[in-house]
Amino acid sequence: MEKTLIILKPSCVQRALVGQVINRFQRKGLTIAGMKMMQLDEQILREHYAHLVDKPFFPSLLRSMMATPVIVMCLVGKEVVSVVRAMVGATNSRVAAPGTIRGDYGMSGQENIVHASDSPENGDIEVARFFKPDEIFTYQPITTPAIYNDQERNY
Ligand code: IDP
Ligand code: MG
Repeated sequence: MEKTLIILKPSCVQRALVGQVINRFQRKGLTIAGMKMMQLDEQILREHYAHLVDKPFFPSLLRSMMATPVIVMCLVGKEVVSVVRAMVGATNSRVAAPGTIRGDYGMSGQENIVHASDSPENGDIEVARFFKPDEIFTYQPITTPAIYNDQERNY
């Protein structure tokens, strides 16, 4: 089953947008397989943002991501990684399309409300980075037949 890791960043927590962002994922028909609040530290962020550690903005990104606790979520659904990336929008909130989470709620390239995995492979890696196996739940929501047809639901 395809998984994606969502982080509701300190910009989301500080601005009291947690409920609105979760509501968007739920009304889309995605399933919450795991969710918790945690304080990120430099060690996990250096791993999670390994592709950015040499960028000049990395110290600022670190401070930003540790400013408050965050909410981490594992969402599942058919092609959930690409579906969620489209819902999240471009990295820079100022250029993210209206209707996307970043486009609707943000004005910053850094303070952009939400993280979402960028490939199914990274979805698995990132969920394993932030969750223990017993924190991820497998269940079939009763709404499934209204969300997917018979073929689609075998994801
Ligand atoms: P993504 O979050 O859209 O996948 P990445 O390139 O993976 O974008 O960057 C991770 C995070 O690093 C972004 O969400 C943003 O918070 C921050 N970031 C990326 N580029 C910049 C930048 O040029 N200035 C400041 N922060 C940035
Ligand atoms: Mg990224």
